[in-house]
This record gives sequence, structure tokens and C-alpha cells, in this order.
Amino acid sequence: MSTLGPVISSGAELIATTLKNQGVEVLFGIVGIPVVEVAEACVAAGIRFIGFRNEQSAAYAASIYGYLSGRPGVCLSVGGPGVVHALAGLLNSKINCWPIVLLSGSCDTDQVDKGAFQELDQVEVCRPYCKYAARPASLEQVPFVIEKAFRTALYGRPGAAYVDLPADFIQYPIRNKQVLDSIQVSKIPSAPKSMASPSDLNEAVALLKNAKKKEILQLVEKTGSPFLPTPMGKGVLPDSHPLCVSAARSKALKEADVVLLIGARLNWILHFGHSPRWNPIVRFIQIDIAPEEIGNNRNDTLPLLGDIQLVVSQLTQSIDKLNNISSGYVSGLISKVKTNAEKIRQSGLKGSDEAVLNYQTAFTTIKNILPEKDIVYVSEGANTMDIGRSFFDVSEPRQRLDAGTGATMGVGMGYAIGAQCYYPTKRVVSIVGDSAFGFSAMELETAIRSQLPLLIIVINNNGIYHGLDDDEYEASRINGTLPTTSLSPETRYDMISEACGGKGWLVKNRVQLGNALKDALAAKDQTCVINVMIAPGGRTKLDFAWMQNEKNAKL
Ligand SMILES: Cc1ncc(C[n+]2csc(CCOP(=O)(O)OP(=O)(O)O)c2C)c(N)n1
Ligand SMILES: *[C@@H]1O[C@H](CO)[C@@H](O)[C@H](O)[C@H]1NC(C)=O
Ligand SMILES: *[C@@H]1O[C@H](CO)[C@@H](O)[C@H](O)[C@H]1NC(C)=O
Ligand SMILES: *[C@@H]1O[C@H](CO)[C@@H](O)[C@H](O)[C@H]1NC(C)=O
Ligand SMILES: [Mg+2]
Repeated sequence: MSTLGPVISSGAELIATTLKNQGVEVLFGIVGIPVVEVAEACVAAGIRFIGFRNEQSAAYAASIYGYLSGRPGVCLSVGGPGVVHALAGLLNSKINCWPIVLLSGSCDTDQVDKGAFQELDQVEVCRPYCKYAARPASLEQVPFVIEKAFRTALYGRPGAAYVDLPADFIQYPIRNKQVLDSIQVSKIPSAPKSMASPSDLNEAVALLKNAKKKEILQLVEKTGSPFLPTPMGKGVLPDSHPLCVSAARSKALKEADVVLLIGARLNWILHFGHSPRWNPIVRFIQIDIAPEEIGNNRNDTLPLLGDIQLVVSQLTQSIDKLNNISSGYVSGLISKVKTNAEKIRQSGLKGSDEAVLNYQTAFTTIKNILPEKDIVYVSEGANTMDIGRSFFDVSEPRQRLDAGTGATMGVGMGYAIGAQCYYPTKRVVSIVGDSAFGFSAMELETAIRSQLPLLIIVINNNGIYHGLDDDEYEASRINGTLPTTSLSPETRYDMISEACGGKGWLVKNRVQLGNALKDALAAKDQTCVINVMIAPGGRTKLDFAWMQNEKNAKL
């Protein structure tokens, strides 16, 4: 080395500068050989590094950050098992169509196939989840490959990209800083946007005009049509809008004759677009950025290909007030919304202040205390998420994050951490099931160390979907009939928070929950866990609306 003189810079710094040039502000990951230098160089370049306890949560954080920021979220991991853990985030981004770039260390290029440390053909492993996966051919190629990864992840329908970083590239000394600067590439511009073809547009306008019953989102104001947000579409228009028919979802689907799908896919969440959940004569107009989406599960959708903002404004310009908007369809829906909303409201008021809580009474107590503004909701679990969805209104886009298209348990902590990084002045409130929380509870330490004041409310029913009370749990354990859905009764999730330096409360009724929530809201700069015991439900039969529907659909 002495003959080479002092090392001025390194491959790690080239990688860090490249990321900085791409506008990266936060990097989520876990360090180890050979990526410690990359993380350190990123921090030195002014990029915030959030170090997690498992790559799975780090990758979920990057995936939600990509969704929230509209630029690829970035995750850094070691090779082999680190990549395998991070795959969860690539899949999650792929199925939700969010931009993410995973960067992972790999073995020295001259050790490939020799059984090197944490060796894995990572490009091949990541490829099925990625729009682009590559190992740069040389250090000089790294900025170009990273640029392509960012561009591919973001442009068209967003998704995942992977870049392999061989250890020898990371450690490679660069003695001439000008060389390093000369191989930089500039930040990718925001994605190019496309508009729908005029003839498709005319056809769509005609369909909408002739519809006797309609379901429209962003055209609502002009046309007076009812709209229905998908779970993570909540807030694109306010839930409190008089034409929001979430509370009469089944009726809306069953009766609609023309439906404008705005970026929503005809997958399981929308019952594949098939009857009996949908009207047999329904006609779908589908706004989507990806041509290959058209035709999935229906061969008769009318496509309006392009960017949602542009296509919706094309439509808005071409269409006037719709004709039969005062039809029985809309008024019937609105009155059903009123009846159902009142039922939901009543269900939350039942029982005394000391009574055992259930989902409805717990959510009502929480809702009445949480401020109306500047809350970002994270929600995961089965009942906790499904029932919670109708209790917490959202009025702006991207303020409610849930298990999404993958129905992925374990995203909650990563999402909460990613969201708190993106929204530093809002309070992130996670309302999660006890099983869901357990997938990544150790990330509490990540949040506390990173000074992210999350407020986590665990809805604890001792199990997956439902659980047993103490006595029944013990008896079942002894006679060997413990259901596979059971978790230990009254697990002290609140104490995990305390053990990591945060705050925790165990609450069992309305009064305790209310007091704990007020205290947690006052502890503005601390990570808080409120462990809310609710009625465990016992050995009830599983019955989720979407499950039943699919069974019917097959008959
Ligand atoms: C990655 C993953 N693993 C497992 C499941 C199956 N699953 C669906 S919901 C759920 C947990 C539900 O229990 P909980 O979070 O306690 O919510 P609850 O319904 O009890 O309110 C599980 C394990 C899943 N959806 N995703
Ligand atoms: C479209 O799908 C319907 C229902 O599955 C089927 O009956 C019809 O033949 C299909 N039409 C074409 C052109 O494939
Ligand atoms: C409204 O609907 C009725 C019955 O479907 C139809 O006959 C009528 O022409 C429609 N009105 C307008 C203004 O389109
Ligand atoms: C085991 O104990 C549970 C809880 O008391 C009870 O419901 C169940 O019937 C028992 N089963 C057998 C086989 O004893
Ligand atoms: Mg549970």
C-alpha cells in the first residue's frame, strides 16, 4: 500500500455519492461485512441510516417509504441470509406496485462459486420479484446500474429492483477523486406520464353518460357519483364525503352497472370483478398505467391506459354532470350508508366503563381521543384491521397503511418506522393485532434508538383471529387441544417497549384505555405501546366476508 500513497476514496464512497445524487435521504437496513463501509459512507454523505433488527422490517420500511415519497425506497443488506430476509420487502413492493431498490453486499468477484462467506446467487434469487436485477460488471458501472435500478423501479408501473455489490467493489480504493466524480450519473427525472387514447376516452365518456348507476372516484365532485375507496385508497377522497359509500360496500358492488376503476386491480380485494359480489351486467372502465393489467379476470373491461392524474383530468374535461344521478341507486346507497354507520356507532357504545373491551368498544374509545389531524394510521391483523377500517376515517391520501394486496402480516413496524421518517411532524399510530405485532416486535428497539415516537396500540385477544382466556388456555394445553391459532394469554407486549427504553401500558377497560392513550399522546417524543386486552373470542368458527364470497363465487 505504501507505494500507492494514502487512499483518498473507495467504492463505498462511490456508492454513497451515487445514492445521494439519486436524491436518497433515508437508507433502511442492517450492516455487516461487507456493507458497513457503504452505510458509513452514506451517513458521511448526509443520508440518514435506520438500522433495523431484521432485514424483513427494513425492507418493508423501504417499500412504504417508496410509496409515500414517490421515489424508490432504499434498503441495504448483507448477502445470503440478509438478502433472503429482504426478499419479503421486494415481494411486498411488487404486489403493491411500489418503488424499492435493494442493495446487498456479495462475495468478492474472484470467490464466486467457491463457497464464499454468505455466498448466494442473489441476482437470480431476487429476479422473480424484480423488474430489474443486476450485478455491475465493474466498479465503474455501479452508478449506471444504480441509476437503471432507480429508473426501472419508478417508471411505468412501479416495483422492485436489485443491485448486487461485490465486496471487492465496495473496498476498492480510488486514489483519484476526479475519477470518482467523472463516473457519476445524474438524478433520474420524475417518471414520464402517458394519457389515454382519444377513442377509448370517448367510449368511456359515453358509457358513463348512459349508466343508470355509477361508481366514480375523482370525478365525484363534477358528476355527483358515489365512490368506494379500496382499503389503501382511503383518503384519496375524504371518508366523510357524502358520496363515500364504504359503509354500504356490498350493496354498491351488487348494484353498480358501470364502474370506473381508478388504479384498482380486479384481484381478490375486488372479488376478481365477478358475480355474485358484482352485478352480472357490470361494465368496468379501467384506468391503469400497465397495459398487461387489462384483461386480468375480465375480458370486457374498457381500458384507459395512462397516468391516473392525467387520465382522470382528461375524463373530467370530457364529461358533464351525469344524467340519472338522483336515481334510486344513489339514494338507496346513501340511506344504507346512514343505517350501517349508525349500527357501527352504536356497537362502540355498548357495555359499562369497566366492561371487558371488544374491537368495537376499544376502537370507539381510541377514535374519540385521537386528534383528527396529523395522524398516520398503520393497521395490520385480521379482525383488528378489517373492523378497524370502518372506525377510523381518513381525509387525505397516504395516511393509512395496511397489510395491502399481500395481506402481509409483519409489515406494521417497518411501515410505522418508514412513515415516521417520511412524516416527521405527524404522529404515527399503529393499531395492530397481537399476532401481527409479534412478527416484528423487536423493531421497537429500532424505533426507540432512532428517536421515532411511534404510538403502537396492540389489540390483544391472545391469538390469531381469536384466542382463549387464561383458564381455557391452561386446560387445553394440558389435554393437548390447544388451537393452532392460540397465543399465550395476556402476553406483556407493553413490557417489551419498557425493556427497550420506551413506555408501556396494559389496559383492560375503557377508562384505562382512555387514560393510557391520553398519557401516550402527551409523551410526544417517546415510543409507546398500549397493550389492549379484549375479549379473546374463544373457539369461534372463522368467517371472513371475503372468504365466504369467494366460496359463493365458485358455485
Ligand atoms: C406473512 C403472513 N403470515 C401469516 C398470515 C396469516 N394470518 C392472517 S391474519 C394473521 C394474524 C391475525 O391475528 P392478529 O394479528 O392477532 O389479529 P386479530 O384477527 O386477532 O385481531 C395471520 C397470522 C398472513 N396473512 N401473512
Ligand atoms: C369473455 O369471457 C366470457 C366469460 O368468461 C366468455 O363467455 C367469452 O367467450 C369471452 N369472450 C372472448 C372474446 O374471449
Ligand atoms: C334516466 O333513466 C331513465 C330510465 O333508465 C331513462 O329512460 C332516461 O332517459 C334517463 N334520463 C336521462 C336524462 O338520461
Ligand atoms: C380439553 O379442554 C378444553 C378446555 O377446557 C375443552 O373445551 C375440551 O373439550 C377438552 N378436550 C378434551 C379432548 O378433553
Ligand atoms: Mg389477535
